Amino acid sequence: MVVAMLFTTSCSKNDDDSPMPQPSPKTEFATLLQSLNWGTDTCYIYGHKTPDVDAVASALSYATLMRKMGYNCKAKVSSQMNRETAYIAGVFGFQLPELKPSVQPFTRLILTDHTDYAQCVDGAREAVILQKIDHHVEGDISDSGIPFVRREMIGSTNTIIYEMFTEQGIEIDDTTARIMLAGIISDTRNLTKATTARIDTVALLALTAQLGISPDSVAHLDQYMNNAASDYTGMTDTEIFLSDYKDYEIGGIRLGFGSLECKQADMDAFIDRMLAAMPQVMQLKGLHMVVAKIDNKVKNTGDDSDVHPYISDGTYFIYYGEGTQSMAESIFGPSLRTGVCYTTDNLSRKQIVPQITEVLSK
Ligand SMILES: [Mn+2]
Repeated sequence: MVVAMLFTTSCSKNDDDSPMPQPSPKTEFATLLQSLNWGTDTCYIYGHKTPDVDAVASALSYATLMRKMGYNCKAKVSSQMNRETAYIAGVFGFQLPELKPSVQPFTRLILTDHTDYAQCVDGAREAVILQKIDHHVEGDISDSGIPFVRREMIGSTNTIIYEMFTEQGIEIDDTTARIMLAGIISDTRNLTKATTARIDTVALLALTAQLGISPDSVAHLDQYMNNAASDYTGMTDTEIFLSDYKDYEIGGIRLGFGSLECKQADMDAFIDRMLAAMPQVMQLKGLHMVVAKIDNKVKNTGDDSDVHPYISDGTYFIYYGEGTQSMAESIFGPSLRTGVCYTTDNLSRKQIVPQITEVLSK
């Protein structure tokens, strides 16, 4: 194979043991990479802060793609990883990135799975962002200022990276296949989320075929990963609120947005606890507005109830801070009670953020 021939010795500075080939412009993308101002030090690849599986996995898999193409890149995380990530890394046996919460000015960065400075590693504004690979609506890190941006509104950032491996004709080693598969399963909840695209299915099937993992095993894996993601045992209410959380800055307003889930029977009490924790989150994170969406989980009575014991049925939206009530109500209609709205739709944070942006920029 041509790919194997690329694995020759390297003279680039390299803080990893794996062999790194010389850059070789065989494709338009490879030529573009060669034109980037890489500097002399390692380029760090980061997913968003409070990283989820897709954020961590996309930084790792993209670092592998860049290294295989001859560039000295290394995945890092800017804050602590969640329980789902620790769980799947244990099951799949891959190494997680090191924590590096800030970067020096002029550090070369590649961003995956985010597009907002508020979610970036500290120091990103003074760094040099070479690339952005993402599946969110463009945020305040505008695409136009970055030499290479690939944005596709699909289920997982790892699917985009799968496409790039394929387009470049670069072999996906089994470890990287597991890492990408973890990201795709998590972000699409095994292809069930509304954001799932055809190409996510294609990528998931190709990776599971390569690894010899059956659809049943994927379904069970997804269930265990989801359980780990929503395992709130031993956490304080503030920690629960921050377990899947993102910061935004929209028109000068600093907004914190949590993503939670709760069984229907426990919902009222859970909402009370989260509402009580939100003032502390606001203070801790220096916010103007704190919101969260809570998936309402009801018992699944269908054939697949062994694999999916609960299904999402509607979304609660809770809010705290000046101006949040009118913002929430203009999106979701009148509040059920103070601080709480509800919609029968199953909405992701990705779908709600553009609506908030629209309301706040009026
Ligand atoms: Mn993602």
